[in-house]
Amino acid sequence: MKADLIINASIIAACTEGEGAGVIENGYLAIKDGRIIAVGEGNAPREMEGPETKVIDAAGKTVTPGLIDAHTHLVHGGSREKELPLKLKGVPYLEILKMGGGILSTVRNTRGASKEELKAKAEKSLNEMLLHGTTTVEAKSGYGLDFDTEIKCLEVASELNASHPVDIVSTYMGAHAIPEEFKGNTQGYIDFICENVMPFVKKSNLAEFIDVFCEEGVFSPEESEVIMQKGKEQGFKLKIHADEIIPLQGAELAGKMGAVSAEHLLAASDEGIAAMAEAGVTAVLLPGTSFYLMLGKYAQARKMMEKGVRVAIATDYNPGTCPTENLQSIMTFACYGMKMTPEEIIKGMTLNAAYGVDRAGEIGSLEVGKKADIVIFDAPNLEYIVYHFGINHVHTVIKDGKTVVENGRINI
Ligand code: IZC
Ligand code: ZN
Repeated sequence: MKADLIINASIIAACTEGEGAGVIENGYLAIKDGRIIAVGEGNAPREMEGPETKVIDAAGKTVTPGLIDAHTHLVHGGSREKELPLKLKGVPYLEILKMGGGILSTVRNTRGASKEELKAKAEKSLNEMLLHGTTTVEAKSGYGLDFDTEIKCLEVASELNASHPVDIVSTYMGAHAIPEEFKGNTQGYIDFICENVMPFVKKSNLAEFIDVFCEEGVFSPEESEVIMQKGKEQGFKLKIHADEIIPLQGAELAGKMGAVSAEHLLAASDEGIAAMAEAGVTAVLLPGTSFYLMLGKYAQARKMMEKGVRVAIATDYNPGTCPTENLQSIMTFACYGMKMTPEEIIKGMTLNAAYGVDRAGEIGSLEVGKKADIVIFDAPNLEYIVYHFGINHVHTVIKDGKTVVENGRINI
């Protein structure tokens, strides 16, 4: 083998830096030792072919970098479909949480599940993600809240990262809700997170990021800042669920604290958007959640892009506000809900998402030297994937140079 080749691709969206998605028509790509060694227009140079070269003919198909889902709550127990009647009656998300439902109901299910059960459920989700084109996923804890269950969930993510082809970037999100045992004692819970759990997570290398749900009735901006500051001091990179429902100047806080990313941002102010642009904070927008919460409102993606904010798009996969592993469905919501173009969307799920998980040096674009994480869609162009919605267009997924999905089926 000199190199493995993808040839005759109708479209290669290389997702390189700069405007647009780096689209190449009628292109080829060469892979060696798990890395991309060439990409371009026309035919692959003959000298790249060797006796064991594997050639994939991508005629009529669209090639993109492996999709990166930069925001998920992967590991959890149970599901929340029983909240549907309440939602249909118009009971708001934060009201359900206040009643002890929402996140807290998933916390009860997660605490009650064994490590094996949690792992089997998360593995099933990872398989779905892979089948739909996701090769890297960020995974937050935050449904255990107590020490043992948070660690159990982070260990599940770490073990799956080692055993499953999808790469997992782990985030400790103890600051997802105030657990029942700390009700009325938010300060006590914050001390517990920062003094008891964070040092152990760091020492055990179980998470690279921390995240905080900065929201009315959850963690105030002042409390969020304390948690982020303590996390930063202990060597964690920062994420924040900011301005999802109520405007609380979460985007401003993300800028001030130098967070890698701020997520949701439906209610972000103009000052917050400017602060993010200034500090280079990636916006991770979650239009599936806007749809699912029936908010009738989406984040202002166009304004953020105009102001120079890097915009990533993710699923928010979780049991309460976006129960899907499928980034292709989210492409459709990003387009029709936030008026993003297919090129902007694919960039948002590749290079910009790589920035959102601080991996842009390794993944997110089809460039020489980057990991050979590649998706081949059975679609003639990017627009078609977004337009023909609700089905899976993935034909082939290559992870670290190895074909792990072939003909729409897992092959690992
Ligand atoms: O379980 O409701 N927003 N966290 C913050 C969520 C949504 C997940 C959930
Ligand atoms: Zn979330």
